[in-house]
Amino acid sequence: MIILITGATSGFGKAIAEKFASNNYNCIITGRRKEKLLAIADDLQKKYSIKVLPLVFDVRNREEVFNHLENLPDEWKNIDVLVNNAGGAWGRDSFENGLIDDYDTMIQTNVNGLLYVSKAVLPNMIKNKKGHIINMGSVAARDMYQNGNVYCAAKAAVDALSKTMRIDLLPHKIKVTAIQPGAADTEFALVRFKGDADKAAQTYKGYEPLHANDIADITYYCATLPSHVCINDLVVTCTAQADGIYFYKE
Ligand code: NDP
Ligand code: 8X3
Repeated sequence: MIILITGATSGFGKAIAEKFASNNYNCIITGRRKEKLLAIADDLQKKYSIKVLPLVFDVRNREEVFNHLENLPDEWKNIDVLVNNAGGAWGRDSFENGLIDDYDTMIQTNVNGLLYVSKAVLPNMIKNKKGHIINMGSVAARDMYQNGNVYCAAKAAVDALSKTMRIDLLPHKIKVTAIQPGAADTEFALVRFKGDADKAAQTYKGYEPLHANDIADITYYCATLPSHVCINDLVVTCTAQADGIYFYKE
């Protein structure tokens, strides 16, 4: 079995790669940080005796995405599971104060990236009449919160795409699952707050957030159900979080 995970240099993507590798999947892992990606590939191959194909590209770059994914070596062409995970938030400011460059980054990474990768991978899934696309959404797609503006909008677009892809791909027997996590202690907050570690740590103070392994376990469960069963949509938060807005912090 082959899984392709975008954004596997940290957080959910890295944990998902490890979970599937430990269950004998061969993994295509992607990201922009080449050294990290190669180190992860090396580690997984040694630990689990599976094959790993690391691909360094920016999901926002349409040409790079198609060049890599349309020219996969034959042994890697038949991808069983695609996890559209690369993404994130850049900035957390009121709409009038936010940076337009951050808005572009959020839309291009979370939405355009998902579109390009999915379009490049789909032809073989369609040919094989099987496949599973798992899109990493967010509670931010459902509960709009103050200063969430463009990140909420980008994840709402992912939500809409997950629903419509599921409908359109029915005749091809391709499953589409949307996972909508709440707060998880990955590099997400560090990226959102542009490397400000104190601000990032503040995000997770007073409660136990989700961990990357929790999402990896859930993703693996979704991907390994019988062929006639599809989890369409899964909202998952830590016990201290009720939705995109309400937390109980101590
Ligand atoms: P991380 O910042 O730890 O991981 C993000 C991953 O995305 C990295 O591997 C990064 O790799 C990759 N990435 C970012 N931009 C690009 C790009 N332009 N091209 C290619 N790869 C890119 O965060 P998470 O693991 O938390 O995030 C994973 C997904 O989960 C995201 O879609 C995020 O929005 C979503 N999410 C996160 C939540 C959280 O609280 N942590 C909650 C809900 C959803 P590199 O930098 O090497 O390119
Ligand atoms: C990440 C979770 O609450 O910061 O998608 O939007 S949140």
